[in-house]
Amino acid sequence: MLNKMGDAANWQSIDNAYHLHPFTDHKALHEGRVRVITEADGVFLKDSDGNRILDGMAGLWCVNAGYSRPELVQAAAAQMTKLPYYNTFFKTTNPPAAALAQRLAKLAPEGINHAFFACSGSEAVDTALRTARVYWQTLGKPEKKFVIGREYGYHGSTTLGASAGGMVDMHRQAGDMPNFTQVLPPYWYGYGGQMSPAEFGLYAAKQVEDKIKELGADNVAAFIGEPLQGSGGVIIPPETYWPEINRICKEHDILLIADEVICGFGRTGKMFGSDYFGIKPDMMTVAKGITSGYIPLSAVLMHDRVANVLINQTGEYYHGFTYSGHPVACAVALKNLDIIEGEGLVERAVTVGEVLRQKFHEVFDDHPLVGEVRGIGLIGGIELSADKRTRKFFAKNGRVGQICRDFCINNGLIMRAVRDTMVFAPPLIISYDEIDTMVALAKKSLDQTYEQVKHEVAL
Ligand code: PXG
Repeated sequence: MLNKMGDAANWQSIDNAYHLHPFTDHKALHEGRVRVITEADGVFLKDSDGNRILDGMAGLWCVNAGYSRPELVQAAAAQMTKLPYYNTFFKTTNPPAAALAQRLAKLAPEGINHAFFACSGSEAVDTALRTARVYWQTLGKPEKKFVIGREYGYHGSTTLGASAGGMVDMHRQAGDMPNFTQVLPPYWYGYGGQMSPAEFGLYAAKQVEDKIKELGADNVAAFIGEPLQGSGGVIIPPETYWPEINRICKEHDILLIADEVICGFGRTGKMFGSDYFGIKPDMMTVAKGITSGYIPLSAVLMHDRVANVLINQTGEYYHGFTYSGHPVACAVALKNLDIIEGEGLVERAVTVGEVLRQKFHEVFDDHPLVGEVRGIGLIGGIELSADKRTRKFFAKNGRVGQICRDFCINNGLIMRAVRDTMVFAPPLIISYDEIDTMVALAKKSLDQTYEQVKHEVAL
């Protein structure tokens, strides 16, 4: 053994020497100190210094059922004992994969009855984008290739996902494939100006229609959007937005892909974000909450109108992964869905989410640093602002958010900063007492941040 568990400095030096992290400035990481998470239970993490940290982000928006659920461990162990692996290529399936596909069809919006399995959200997005193009090729319209996304959209980190998303830093680093473009997101707080949210929702939807007209509908395969944009800062579209997008995609014969990787499995207070916003997708990408993050699994859920073309007309579709329909991952997903449905976690996101939001409104509506508290279900954001009356951004975008995030973690709370919005998405099992703790820690952290930056904030 090279190391002893609990020896933080040792893990840190080994990690620095050998481990390349995702989305990380490695030089800066090596100059600082990597945090070693050793255990978790319920909504709490424990690090190697013995700190107990309330995970207000459910890992990366995924641990919906909370940490350390013995049922999920047992489901994995039982399936590993029986059939740890076999592939789903070559006319083969396994019971958990077939059962999960059926279960997802029951849960998904009407007409969405088919599942293609992969391992990560990025692979699901890649699959959906490829499928959109294959669908149009099959129908004799190979020139329908363009994919329209939104600024601040996040659709994963494969080359196609990075190209579809609207994160410019990712585009700069070999994430800018041809035939992708982005339009204005439905971010009323940031871009709505003098318009009402309802007016702005229509205005933002019109950008999609204008882009389709500019490119020519004959050249556009799909529009892809998260029901609400999570990594973009919990951008919640006005209610006028999605009905208009439904109309536009239908009228111009463009496939509509709802990226449900964060919204799926209860986060919004409905099973899917598409249910919440009334989206009528042709494909939905799901991951994260499907197994509460215990094991990697994702899927593209397809409407009959797409799946039937693949099934009846495409011939062989040359696409798939070694672990598509992995029996252990599917068995864990089935048990996780038992928990989500059996414990009423979707309904819980509504009731507990309402209390959390109410408390955040109480402590933050008049807070000098806060421009807006927003959220639905158990996902939301607290937008920090240089001037709450004019919804003004800070001069250096993201700096105040980072200061606040550091105070949060030092106080024992994980909230992510996206630019200057503090985002939260705790496990759906969070209790009312834990909500109180979360609000108190957030308040303390925002107060400390204000003390440090108050000379930059309009009074
Ligand atoms: N689509 C959406 C909407 C996502 O949020 C992906 C696709 C890609 O999933 P994978 O499993 O390939 O990572 C995501 C992932 C963050 C953060 O800090 C968010 C994600 C991943 C990592 C960090 O907000 N979302």
